[in-house]
Amino acid sequence: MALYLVTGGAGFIGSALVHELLNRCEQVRVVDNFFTGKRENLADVWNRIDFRELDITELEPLRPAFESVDYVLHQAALPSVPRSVEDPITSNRVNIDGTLNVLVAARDAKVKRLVYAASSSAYGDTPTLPKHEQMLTAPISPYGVTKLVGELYANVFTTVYGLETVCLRYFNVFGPRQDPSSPYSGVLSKFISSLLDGQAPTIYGDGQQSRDFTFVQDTVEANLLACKAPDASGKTFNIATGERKTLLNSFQLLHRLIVPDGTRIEPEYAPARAGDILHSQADITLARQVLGYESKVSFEEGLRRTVEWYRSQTPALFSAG
Ligand code: UD2
Repeated sequence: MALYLVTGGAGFIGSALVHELLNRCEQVRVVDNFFTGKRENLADVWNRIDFRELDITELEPLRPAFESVDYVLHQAALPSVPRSVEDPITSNRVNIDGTLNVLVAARDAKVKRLVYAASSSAYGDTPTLPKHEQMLTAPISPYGVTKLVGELYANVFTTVYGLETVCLRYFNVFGPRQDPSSPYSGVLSKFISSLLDGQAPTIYGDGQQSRDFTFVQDTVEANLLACKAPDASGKTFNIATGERKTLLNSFQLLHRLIVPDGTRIEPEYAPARAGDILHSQADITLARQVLGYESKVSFEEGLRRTVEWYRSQTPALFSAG
């Protein structure tokens, strides 16, 4: 049994990691400040974890949370491209200063390895698809910059201080516990909650933009593999499915899953958002080779499981299916 520290462990991906670690009988400590994370995400495991309400932007109070830790899964961050366009300073403070604090605390506590939640936004909008890790990075939003700087810091902590780090570039993760309630929420969570309420979701742009939507359980598996894989330290890996779907196609699939026959909900269209990438798709060869990672949940299956979860949570209009 090892001790894992999950930063951002009350968030969408962090809480999925916490649940899986507990399933595997590991010891779990969680750091979260509930800015975007939620107590409800951990309600069923509250008495099985060592929870610390802390903000990663303050180093000294953070240090004790790293004592005796074997592995750090650093998920705490402020997501969202549009949020970072509106307020780049806060995204910078949390994602860059916060990550630097986490790296310093992990280094000083001599943890075995730190896995960093990086982002596909590092690639920017260059036309070549799929994206592979050797490509030049060219972020086009403040958010993309912040997540890339975190990677650079992680790499430097490996070369300069000998702290083992692995960076996982997530590609548009979706699944249960993703919060649909903020204007900054991930697109699939917004589509699902709107359709369940019988409302028209908004599509920014023409809906032809595409993403390598990845079910959260695949991301969780990748983190756990990244903790132990030999030869992974100091490296960056794409974690995705290797396929891409347009927003319109995703909307149609969800419409079929959620809206009863005979009813039709059309999306509303709004101008494309600043800093938005047109197409995103990963080459996952390196993760396969070095981590032994495979994407195990298809897009359609992931959507089914996600819709089922939202239905179980809300008294939605179409909850009976
Ligand atoms: C970026 C990263 C992703 C992750 C995420 C965290 C890329 C390609 N992906 O996701 O890996 O780090 O940031 O926030 O950079 N949209 C709508 N209607 C809505 C909401 C969104 O049409 O109600 C559009 C949005 O304009 C975009 C797409 O859906 O074209 C996906 O948006 P998102 O916010 O779910 O994720 P994205 O791609 O910015």
